[in-house]
Amino acid sequence: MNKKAIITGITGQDGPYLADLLLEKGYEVHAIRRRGATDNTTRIKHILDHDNFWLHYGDLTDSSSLVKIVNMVKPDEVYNLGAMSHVRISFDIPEYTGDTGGLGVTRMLEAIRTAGLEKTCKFYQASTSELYGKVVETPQTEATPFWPRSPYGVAKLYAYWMVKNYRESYGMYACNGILFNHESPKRGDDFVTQKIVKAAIAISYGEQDKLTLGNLDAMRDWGHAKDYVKGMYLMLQQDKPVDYVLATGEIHSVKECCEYVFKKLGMPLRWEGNGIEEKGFSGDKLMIDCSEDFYRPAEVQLLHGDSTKAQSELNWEFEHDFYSLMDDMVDTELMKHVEK
Ligand code: NAP
Ligand code: F7E
Repeated sequence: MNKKAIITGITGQDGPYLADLLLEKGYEVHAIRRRGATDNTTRIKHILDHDNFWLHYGDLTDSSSLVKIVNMVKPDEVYNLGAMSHVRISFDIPEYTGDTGGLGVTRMLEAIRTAGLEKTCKFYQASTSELYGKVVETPQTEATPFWPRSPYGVAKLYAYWMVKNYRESYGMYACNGILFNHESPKRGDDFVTQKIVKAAIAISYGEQDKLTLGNLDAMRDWGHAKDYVKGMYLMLQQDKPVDYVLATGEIHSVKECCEYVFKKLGMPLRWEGNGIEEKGFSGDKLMIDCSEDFYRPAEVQLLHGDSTKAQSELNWEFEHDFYSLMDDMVDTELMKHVEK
């Protein structure tokens, strides 16, 4: 019998990569999408007709839909990737962010219990390095204390503890993957790496004048989503549920990301000014400036992960470093331009 998995967040970045991986492994994949006024299946077009892939309408804010789907599918594994995942926007819609990313996890865990599957169904929660926020030690490990700095981070902290609580209270196989930033050609347009890639290419084609960013000095540990979904899968293949950090251990600033991408496109950058007044030029042309609009009320300045535990206990390996990740994003976007 094929294993059955439910994935929430299928229309986002990670969902499609995870679905590809599970389908390759012979799983029957049931994915939950919410209804949108416009088509949100662009990233899963290639698997919509796959014999082992099913899409169900549901929403993490709607318990009855989750109970119905879990009861009907009777999954062996649930990967809970759905959330309002944009940190800056979580300050604009804090209540909804908590409803989806926090209470949504409780609803999913309760749906598993309601279906009587708490002893058989394994649960993966998409936890995040945003839990560390105002970091108290560097690099961050599974033992580092948390200090979230946004409604998104706080919602995910509640979710993290609910997962632990259901593990302790009901003996459920439920675990948190504490994932550092991971990107890919499927990354949403309003996350910084994709925003930089798309703008740099549009500027190089004369379709955009300049790029406006926020905090250029923020540092992140950026990996490739394709590598990270393998870690999610591995976390559910163990004898016991354990929480793991996934990270590359390599950090770069937003400014370095700009420098690499613009140089790759033949537009090397030089910088003038500081803070919000800092500007990036290529030759005499203004390429990058900054605006308060893209700062957060509370910034997370540095995230730097240590994934030693996942590498030694799960044998998790990552193929991409920062440069090959950015190459993949730029090359894919360039190809789309050529095909236009
Ligand atoms: P993403 O691209 O923003 O995708 C989020 C997904 O959640 C989308 O499919 C979205 O559906 C869905 N969703 C939002 N609200 C929902 C609701 N109320 N009910 C059901 N589904 C809902 O995020 P991602 O980058 O793939 O990340 C996957 C998960 O990992 C998220 O939980 C994120 O918080 C977490 N995470 C991400 C990173 C990272 O660097 N990427 C790092 C750590 C943790 P629509 O298409 O309908 O909006
Ligand atoms: O910002 C800075 C910004 O929005 C990265 C989510 O997947 O990873 C992601 O959250 C950094 C921040 O990702 C702009 O201030 C500067 O310091 O790409 P981002 P994020 O906030 O780190 C974590 C692990 C998650 O869990 C989240 O779901 O870049 N930055 N200028 C900017 N960021 C954006 N978006 N736009 C700018 O113009």
